[in-house]
Amino acid sequence: MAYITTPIYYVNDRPHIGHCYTTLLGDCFARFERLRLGAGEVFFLTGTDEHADKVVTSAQAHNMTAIAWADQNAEEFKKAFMFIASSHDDFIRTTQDRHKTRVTEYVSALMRSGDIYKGEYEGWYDENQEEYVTETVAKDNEYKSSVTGRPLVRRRETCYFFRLSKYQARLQELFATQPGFVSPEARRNEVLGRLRGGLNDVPISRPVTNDPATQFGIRVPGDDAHRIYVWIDALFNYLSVVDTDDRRRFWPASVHFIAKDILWFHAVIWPCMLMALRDADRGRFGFVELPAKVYSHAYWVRDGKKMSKSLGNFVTIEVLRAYAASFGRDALRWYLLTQGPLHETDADFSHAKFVEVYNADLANGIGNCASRVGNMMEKYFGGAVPEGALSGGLASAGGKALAASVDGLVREAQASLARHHLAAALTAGIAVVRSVDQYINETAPFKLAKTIESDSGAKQKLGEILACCAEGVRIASVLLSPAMPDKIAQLWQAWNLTNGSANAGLASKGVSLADNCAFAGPHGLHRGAISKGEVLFMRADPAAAVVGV
Ligand code: ME8
Repeated sequence: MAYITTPIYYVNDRPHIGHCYTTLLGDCFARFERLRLGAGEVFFLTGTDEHADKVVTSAQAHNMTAIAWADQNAEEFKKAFMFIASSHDDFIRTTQDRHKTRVTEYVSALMRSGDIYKGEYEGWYDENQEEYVTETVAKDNEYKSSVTGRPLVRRRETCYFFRLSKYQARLQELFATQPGFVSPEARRNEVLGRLRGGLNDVPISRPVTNDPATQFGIRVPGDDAHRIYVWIDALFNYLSVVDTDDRRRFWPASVHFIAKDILWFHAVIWPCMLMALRDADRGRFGFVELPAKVYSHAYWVRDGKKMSKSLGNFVTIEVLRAYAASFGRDALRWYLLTQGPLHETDADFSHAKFVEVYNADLANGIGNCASRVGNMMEKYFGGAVPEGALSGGLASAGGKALAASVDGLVREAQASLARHHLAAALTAGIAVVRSVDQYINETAPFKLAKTIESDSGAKQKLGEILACCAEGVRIASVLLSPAMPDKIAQLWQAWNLTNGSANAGLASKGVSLADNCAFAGPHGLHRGAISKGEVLFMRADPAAAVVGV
C-alpha cells in the first residue's frame, strides 16, 4: 500500500514551475509505486488550499468573490497538472464540504480532549498588514512594519491554541526511532536544531471581524467568532480525503512531498496533531498512525535567484508549455525530474542544460537505442524475436556481462526508490540504455548482418545479440516509464509489449518489479513482434530557440 501526497497549493494566483515540480515528483513516484505494488494499492493526492487571507485579498483586487476567484484558479491548477500528465487519484479543494465537515469533526475532537483550548495570544501586530509577526521578525525590523515602516504594536487577543508543547517528548522519540521521518538529512538536522529550542503551544484560530478576509474559512466548532487558521485546515487535507470507509486502508501517508518552505508545519505540527487526534478518541481515530516520511526538496531558481513576483522571473506555465511544444511533454518531465532540486541544493532552470540533457539522455539515449534495435529486428527478422535467441545470447560472455550490468542497475534503481531518490532511479534506467549501447559497440551487429546471407551461424548469432539488446531496452523502458509515460507507451505499442512483458499492469497480477525487470526472466522478451515504430525523440539543435520563450 502506498499513499503519496503533494502540498495543496494556494489559489491566490496561477500555478508555476514550483507547483508543477512537486506534483510531478509525486506523480513519478506514484507511477513507480504502481509498477511495484499494482495500481489498486496506490493513492496519489494533490489539490488546492483555499481559505487563505491572500486568496481573499487577490480576489478583491480582481473584483471577484473569494470563492469565484478560488474556482478560477483551482481550474488553472487542474489544467496545469493535466498538462504535465499528473496521474493523481484525487484533487482536493479545501472549500469542498467533504473536507470542511471532517476538519470540524477533528477540531471538535481535539477541543473535547483539551488539546485545543481557548487562551490569550499576545504578540507584535502590524496594524496595516493586519498580521502578527514573530519576535524574531519584529526584532530584525527594529519593531517596525517591514512593509510600511510604521511601529508595530503589542496586541492581545483571544484565540484557540493547540497544545503542541505536550507532544515535544513524543515528537523527539519519533525522530529518534524513525530516523527517515524527515529527508534529506540536512532538512532533518534543521528541524532537530529548532526542536532543541522547545515547543510552544500554537494559535490555531483567527478572529472573525467585519473584514471579508477574516470571514472566509472554517468556523471553530461552537464559536462563530473564530475561524480555523488556514494551516490547520490545510494540513488536515491529507487525512480528510482518505477518511472514508473505502479509503481508510491507505492511511498513513507513505510520503508527503513538500519543499523546504513548509517543512516546520509538516515535520513538527502535523505529526503532533495526528498524535493528539489519535489520543482524543481511539475508537474513531485508532487508525491514525503517523506518516512514514516527509520529503522536503529545495527550490527551482532562475539565473541563481529565487523566483519571486517582484523580480518577475518565474518560469510560468506558458514557458513550460512552450518547452513541451518544442521537445515533447515527456522531455519536459524528464528535465524537471532529473535536473530538479530534489535534494538539498537549489536548481537552476537553464535552456542550455535542457537541450544538453535532452540530446544526451533522450535523443541519443533511449530514442536512438530503441530505434537501432527495432530497425535491425524488423529488417533481419521481420520483427520476430527468434525462438531461443535470448537464452542463447545469455549463454555468451557478452550476454552474461550485459545481463549482470542490467540486473545491477535494476537493483540500484530499486534502492534509490526506497530512498525517494527519483532522479537516481531514472538515471539508472538511462544507464541500462548505455549498457545496451556498449554491448552493441562490442558485438557490432551491423557488421555481422553483412555476413548472414553466406553464413547461417552468423544469422543465429545476430538473432541472439539483438534479442539481448531488445531485452535490455525492454527493461530500460520499464524503469523510464514513470518519467515518460507517453513515449514509453508509444514504444510498447510498436514493440507489442502492451499485453505481455514490460506491461505496467503486471504488478496487479502479482509480478514484482524485480521479476518484471529480471533479464531474460519469465517476463523477458523471449518472443515478440517488434516493429521499428516512429522515432521517440528527434535530435535537437542547441542553437534553436524555443517558440514562445
Ligand atoms: O505553502 N521551487 O502553498 P504554496 C520548488 N498552501 N518548489 C516550489 C517553488 C520553487 N521555487 N515554489 C513553490 C503553501 N513550490 C500551502 C501548503 S500543504 C498542507 C499547504 C512548491 O502555493 C513547493 O512544493 O505556497 C512548496 O512547498 C509549495 O509549492 C508551496 O505552495
